[in-house]
Amino acid sequence: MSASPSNATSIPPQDLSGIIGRRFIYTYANGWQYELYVKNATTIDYRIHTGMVGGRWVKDETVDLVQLSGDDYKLSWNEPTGTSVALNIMPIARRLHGTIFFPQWIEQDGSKTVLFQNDHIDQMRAYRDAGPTYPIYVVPEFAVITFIENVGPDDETAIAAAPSDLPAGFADRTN
Ligand code: FER
Repeated sequence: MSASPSNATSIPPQDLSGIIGRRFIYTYANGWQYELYVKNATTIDYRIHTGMVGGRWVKDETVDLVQLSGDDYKLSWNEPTGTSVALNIMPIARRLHGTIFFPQWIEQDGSKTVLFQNDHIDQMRAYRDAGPTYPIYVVPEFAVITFIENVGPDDETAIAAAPSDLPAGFADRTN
């Protein structure tokens, strides 16, 4: 009987210093523009600037973050709305691939999630539990990262306002 591989051989060495503390602004191939702040190894804040649920913003979402290899990181999480997201982020290559798994109720009326989610967690869980959940609306898209800023970790000011309350051109800066 062959042994299962041990964790030591399955899990590559992890160096998250190339992603923790960064702000990313990126545009998906479908035109949706998002902003992500990797607050620490287990937490993100984000704003959605344009797209199906443009205007939505969230602080302190708990995520799984790993380094797959070199300049290739993976973030995975599930929202109180029921939406699941998996992102591959390649900061040096300025490329990202995201797969969003929306429950059916959000495809039918995404505007219910366009708010500062932290103030409405119980409402989001109630919508999630009411459904309909299926069929899941799967959105797999590449994105170009247009802006990267090294804010540093655990900065509560990095994402602290609604997308509509930002200075003009905030999300359109490039570097
Ligand atoms: C992203 C794609 C989707 C992202 C967040 C989401 C922060 C969240 C979607 C939702 O809950 O509606 O790239 O980055």
